[in-house]
Amino acid sequence: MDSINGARPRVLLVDDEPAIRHMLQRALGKAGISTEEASNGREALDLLANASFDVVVTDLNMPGQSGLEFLRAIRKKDLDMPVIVMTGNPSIDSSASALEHGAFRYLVKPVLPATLRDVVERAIGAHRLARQKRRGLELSEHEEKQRSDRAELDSRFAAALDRLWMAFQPIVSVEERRVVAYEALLRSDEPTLANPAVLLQTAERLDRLTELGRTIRTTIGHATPPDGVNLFVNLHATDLLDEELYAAHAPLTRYADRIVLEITERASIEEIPQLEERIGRLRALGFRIALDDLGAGYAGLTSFTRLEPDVAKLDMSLIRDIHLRPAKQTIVRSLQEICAELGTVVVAEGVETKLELDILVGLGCDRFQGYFFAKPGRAFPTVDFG
Ligand code: G
Ligand code: MN
Repeated sequence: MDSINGARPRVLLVDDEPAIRHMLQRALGKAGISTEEASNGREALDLLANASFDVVVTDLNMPGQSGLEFLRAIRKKDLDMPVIVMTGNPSIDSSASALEHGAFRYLVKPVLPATLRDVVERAIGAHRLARQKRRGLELSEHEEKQRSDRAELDSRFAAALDRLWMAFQPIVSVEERRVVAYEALLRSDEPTLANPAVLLQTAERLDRLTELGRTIRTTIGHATPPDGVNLFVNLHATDLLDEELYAAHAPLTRYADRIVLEITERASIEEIPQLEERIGRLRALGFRIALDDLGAGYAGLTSFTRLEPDVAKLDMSLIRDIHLRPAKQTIVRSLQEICAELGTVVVAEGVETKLELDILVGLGCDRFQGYFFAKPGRAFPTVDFG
């Protein structure tokens, strides 16, 4: 017979008479049940505290602590443990109290081995059921907690959507000495979701990315950039699956010819069905397409050939300290040449210093975004060209 955890079932035998313990031990041993013995309640409680048992079999009349007191002590700690009570002096009183304290059975001595085996096996079965039921309850408590965690996250996310705004960061042309575009960047005043990456992750976890994308585009739709200045808008892969993006009345469509949709190499655009067809539809509406984070080391150049972007944004990891890094210079020069040949405009992102800028200009770049010119800010930060 197996116990709950697959090991041999273990029974704790408690009787002050060694001969009786021996008889019980033999009876149960024949059924493959292992036993431990204690001669009084105190010893038994010690054993119970240090090892796990499936069933307790106890005498009622023992010197010191009585079987009933022992039973009561067990119940304080363990509501499920089946306790089989035996007595040589049965009485209505003692049987009533035993059952009142949840004794599994009240057996009158002498107890026949076959009877004991039968009752112990039933008790093991009952214990297994009781534990399963309790575990089930704990499990549903866990589910309940998950539900309430999710509800809490849902409401924080809703608050973040309510308090969502867009920051705008200038993209400049050094040659033209002017701001040619702004990139719209996600922000929220909900303090626990103020970090845009965390907000996006949360939307993903809650399966609310589409809703977030729509809110972002609606918010951007309320801000019209100055005349002759374009707007760069980041798309998440999920946004490309949202039919609303392609709708004639959609918030960005009305000035699509001034909007450049950024698609990042980081998002798994390989997983988007009919990617080229979707990009074609966006172009037909007047949008232009930028490949974001080029060089960050995700999809390599495959997204370049699939998207044929109008704009390529060099990831800031390529830009950082480029004046000290000949390898970065070589890569940027090559990318710049490829883009020139394909008619793709290059924007170098994350330019922070004059040293970086000068090298980049020397490599043929003209369009820049970065703290050197302006941090993202409320619509629409200007740049001082001196
Ligand atoms: O992935 P994407 O290129 O859209 O990310 C733009 C992010 O880079 C924004 O969060 C913006 O705040 C940040 N950023 C813009 N310019 C700079 C810069 O010069 N240095 C650094 N470290 N971050 C920048
Ligand atoms: Mn971007």
